[in-house]
Amino acid sequence: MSASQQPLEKGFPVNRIREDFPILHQRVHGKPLIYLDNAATSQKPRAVLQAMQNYYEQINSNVHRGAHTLSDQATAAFEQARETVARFLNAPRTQEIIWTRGTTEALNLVAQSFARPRLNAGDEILVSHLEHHSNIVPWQLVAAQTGARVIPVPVTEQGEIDQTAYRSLLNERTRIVAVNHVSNALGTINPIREMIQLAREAGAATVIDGAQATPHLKVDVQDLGCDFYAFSGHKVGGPTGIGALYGRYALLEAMPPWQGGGEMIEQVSFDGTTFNQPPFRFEAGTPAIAEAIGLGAAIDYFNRLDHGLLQQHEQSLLQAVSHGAREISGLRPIGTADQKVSVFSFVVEGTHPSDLGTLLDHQGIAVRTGHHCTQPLMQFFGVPGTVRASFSYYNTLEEVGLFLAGLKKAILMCQ
Ligand code: 7TS
Repeated sequence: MSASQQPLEKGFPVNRIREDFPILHQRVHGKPLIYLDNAATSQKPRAVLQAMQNYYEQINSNVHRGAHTLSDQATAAFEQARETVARFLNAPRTQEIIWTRGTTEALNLVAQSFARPRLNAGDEILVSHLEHHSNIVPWQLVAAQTGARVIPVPVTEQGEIDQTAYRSLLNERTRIVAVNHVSNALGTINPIREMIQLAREAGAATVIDGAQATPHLKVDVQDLGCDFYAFSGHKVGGPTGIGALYGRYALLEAMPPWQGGGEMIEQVSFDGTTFNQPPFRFEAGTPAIAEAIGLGAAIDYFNRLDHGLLQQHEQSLLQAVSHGAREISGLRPIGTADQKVSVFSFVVEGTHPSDLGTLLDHQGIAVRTGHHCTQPLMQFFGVPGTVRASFSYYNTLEEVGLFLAGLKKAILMCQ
């Protein structure tokens, strides 16, 4: 570690924070685990595990059925978690937060419940070339159902959305702009505030995939001005199986349900059924109660960290890995945007990403390899896939050094 990097390690109490994550303190293939697959899923602090265990040990019950004390307590904890999510995104109203299984389900909900009734043949949906499949395929499905067209917005060689192309593709047929806040494969932070403004001027609705932004950046849906914003709990220290969709209330109110069942109705009869208000209209069936409570605890934990220092720390990790990688001959970084979160994607001449992934794993280093559910982007860069090291705030500069050393070893073994 160089002397200039030390103050940042000291400033952000990473070693103390790591104590809160039981999973990080283990060996894999006999080596201390270095977990650099945080973009796929994050590790969970003890506070989250405890919140879920407390729920099952003390108040496990179904929600919104109000017949007894435990059900009241479960409902209160579940709805409090919804309030926590509303504050996390700075949503004006708690009723604008819909629980979903994650980002994928949230985007499908918008495509089917918001877009499908509104789209007509010839309408256009703009999605960037930088999207995860879950922000492409739901739009292709709804396009096939309605006759609308999905139009890709190109990216530059740096892996940024081409803003000139975006402006020229926006037109009076554009109904929806669906774009990620941060790219999962490259880490690019997209200028979505400006993109949302332009979309609004063109009369298009805006759907933001926030799956990779929420683990790194402060999100404020009012400042962004978007219509919808989706994220996954498991990428922000919460459990799998839970995520949320923010939607403007006026839009939610006008949207039909997309799944039918309990919870989402007002009155059911064989003469006709009336539907509950948002958000419950979109939450058919027993929800993921323990998971919602776990996500609330994850956000509470995350909020307690100093976000100024956290971002400095993550940027120091990104700088260290990018800088160190320059010494490795044949290594080509994929995604060199000016504004990035701590994701480092690359290929190495003469090696296959999956071989490097396996050789790193044997050294206790977990990375993801492959197309990262962004095949159009990989096609653009002309690679079958990349190696992606994605860093969280609980990673250390020491781990960056060990990763670079492990990578050099892996490359030698491949060649
Ligand atoms: N959008 C983005 C930008 C993502 O990174 C992911 C998951 C999703 C949507 C889907 O989220 P889910 O929780 O509904 O599955 N991304 C990744 C990844 O990069 N590696 O594994 C999963």
